[in-house]
Amino acid sequence: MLSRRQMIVSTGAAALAAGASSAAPGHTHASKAPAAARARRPASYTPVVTPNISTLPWELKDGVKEFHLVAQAVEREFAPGMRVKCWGYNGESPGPTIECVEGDRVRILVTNELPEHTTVHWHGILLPNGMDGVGGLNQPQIKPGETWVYEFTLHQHGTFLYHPHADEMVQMAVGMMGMFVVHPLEPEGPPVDRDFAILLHEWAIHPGTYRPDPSIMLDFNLFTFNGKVFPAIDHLVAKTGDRVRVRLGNLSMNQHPIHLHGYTFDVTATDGGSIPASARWPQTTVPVPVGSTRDIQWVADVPGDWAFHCHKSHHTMNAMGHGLPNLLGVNQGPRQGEPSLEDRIRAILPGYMAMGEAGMAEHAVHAEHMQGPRNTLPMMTGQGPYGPIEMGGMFTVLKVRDEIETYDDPGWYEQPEGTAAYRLS
Ligand SMILES: [Cu+2]
Repeated sequence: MLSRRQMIVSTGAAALAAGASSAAPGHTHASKAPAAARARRPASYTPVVTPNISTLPWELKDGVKEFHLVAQAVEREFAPGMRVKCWGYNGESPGPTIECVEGDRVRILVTNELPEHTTVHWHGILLPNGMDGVGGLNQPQIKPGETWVYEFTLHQHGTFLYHPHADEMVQMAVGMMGMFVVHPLEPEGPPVDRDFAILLHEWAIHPGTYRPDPSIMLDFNLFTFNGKVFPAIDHLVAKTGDRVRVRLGNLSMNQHPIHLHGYTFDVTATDGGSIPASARWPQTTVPVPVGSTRDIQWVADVPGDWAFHCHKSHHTMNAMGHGLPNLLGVNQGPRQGEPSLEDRIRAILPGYMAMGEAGMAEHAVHAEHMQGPRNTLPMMTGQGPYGPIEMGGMFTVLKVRDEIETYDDPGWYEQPEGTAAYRLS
């Protein structure tokens, strides 16, 4: 066995010939085939689906998979009615997902079209020090207009991330990040039928504005899966009986407890590697800490429309729900002959509408027909088969169906008779 140090400094071809890929940490499966033969056999895997985001194409050049990332300003529609001036890669924020196989030699060209310097750090990937992408520490920053080359061999498999390590506070706050998925050379555990990747992020985009505010440290007002908020986040569609994996990454400033309805799941891996089966425990909510990834798996054997969302309730709201005065229990109507609070406020703020005395649910109804500040989404939105879903932010739906031919959106679930809650009186 090679030591980790030997493994990292070896070149791609030499590493493969020496079987370095099977010596990677956390990678314990045995194979009788010679390492070189294993390495040459094309690995089969279920391609990752990154909802609302593309997968980065590559070209094979002398046995090396060559990718090209372009760091640039991008406009991202978080949901219809809101466009955000982000920075990202190749027209997207987050950037396209990089998808490879353990043992691959990769060459990643990074072109900087931003107005300031940048770098790319490959979070969680074991590589030579000079490829680690910390500006000033491992390399000079990539100046505007320059193209730099990163090249390394992938000695692990799992879910990793990429992001700048240059003016990090600004560049990550405006959306520069992406996911980096490495499939195992040989299958590990039962194969998955659906493999999703979701990068969590949070933003401060003040009502009426277009550009994320990088100076905000914790008080965010928009929360995204892959740069989209509900109801614009693609649904996760599975066929009854499919084994599903969701790879969650978090490069925001808060932990996000991601919750699935209808099932329990196992956390099968972190960005540090696979978790042995004996060390997993069943969960329904997985906390995804800042600067980490979590892979979860379950068998989707119960059809239905199952909510999948962050369990911090503010993180399933949009900007309009943020920083409001508390009107719960405040009588805003007429009181003992006095003009109502609503009338008095209207005298100085024409069009003011009293809301919130009995809760905020009415906001979801008004949101359908009333105009808010420009470029600002209502706090709760989205229609389901039974009315307003009253969500925003980090919320989507896992749709599990019997006998579907494609993974296109199958529409809403029709509950079999006698299996739904009903009104008693
Ligand atoms: Cu959250």
